Amino acid sequence: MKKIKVILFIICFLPLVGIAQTNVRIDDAYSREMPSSASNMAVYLTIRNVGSHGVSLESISTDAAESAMIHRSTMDNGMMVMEHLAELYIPSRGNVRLEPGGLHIMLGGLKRPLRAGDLVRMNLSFSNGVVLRVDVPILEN
Ligand SMILES: [Cu+2]
Repeated sequence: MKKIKVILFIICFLPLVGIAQTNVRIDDAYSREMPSSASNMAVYLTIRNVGSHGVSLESISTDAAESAMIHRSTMDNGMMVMEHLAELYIPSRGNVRLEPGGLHIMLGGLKRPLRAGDLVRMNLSFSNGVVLRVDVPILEN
């Protein structure tokens, strides 16, 4: 029985880990503590594509919020507006930074207050089938 479990583990996880480590990496993930009345929260990180093909971030899931979407902040007539992107392309051997005032992952409908020191676990799904798990630290505001 134990042997079967070990084999299943290898079958399920090795391909994922192998591809993930060679193609796409996440660096510098963080978010900032918000007032407890806030229901939304922005997450910032850098996605590096070290592979030889372009790849797109297609979806994000987390159990900390009702939704997790890719947003881009832009200035429109002096007003900061946010646009929802269906996906985010990362060129081969390129990287995309999500940072304040620009791209971010928007967590909507937080299920619990997130405090400095907490970690928010997210799964990022890419067009090449890779799913990366990221533990995002919440920093003091
Ligand atoms: Cu947003």
